[in-house]
Amino acid sequence: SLTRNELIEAVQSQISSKRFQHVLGVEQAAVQLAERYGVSIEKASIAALTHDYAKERSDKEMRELISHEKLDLEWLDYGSNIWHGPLGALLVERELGISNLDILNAIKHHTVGAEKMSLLEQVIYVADYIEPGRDFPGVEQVRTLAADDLQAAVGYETKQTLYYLIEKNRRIYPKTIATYNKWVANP
Ligand code: DGI
Ligand code: FE
Ligand code: FE
Ligand code: FE
Repeated sequence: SLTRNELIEAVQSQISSKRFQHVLGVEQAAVQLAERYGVSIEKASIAALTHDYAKERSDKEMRELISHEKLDLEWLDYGSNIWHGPLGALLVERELGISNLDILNAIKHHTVGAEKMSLLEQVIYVADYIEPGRDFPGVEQVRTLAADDLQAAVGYETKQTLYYLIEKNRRIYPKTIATYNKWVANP
């Protein structure tokens, strides 16, 4: 498998230096959360470094992958924001040889979450939101929650994301609602 330096070079070749700085921030936040919640630091580091691997692939290439690979055709109603997680997991497996399912699911679910998320998936979902370079409304509350209640941080982040999408009249991907129903809403 790839060394950390080889992984970094592979990721750096795919994204702008600004996004790469974000990726390093996510790694820093993810390692901190992994230490706090007893998650493998190595897995947290690999998942963080690769989570946005597909973020800057062209729309054309992404659309071709979606149709040729018999992937979820509903994705075509959304944009790269929704595709780059699941397509990233596929490309990271193929191009970087990463096969660990927990890591691949963490990449797949990092944007919209999922009803069931392992601790590693929660760590990456939250680290992507709270990394030091982020300045969203509510990010401080998520940072504070993440220090002692990871599940509460997942819920708060999901709620903030929905507020943001609704405020901007953006289309809500159904899995985002499913994540909200599981992690935020009362039965
Ligand atoms: O890739 P990043 O910028 O680091 O962050 P991300 O993958 O968590 O989110 C990318 C964008 O996706 C962010 O602006 C919020 C947006 N997003 C999240 N859920 C949904 C969504 N956009 C739409 N249209 N619908 C969603 O359900
Ligand atoms: Fe992302
Ligand atoms: Fe995110
Ligand atoms: Fe990201």
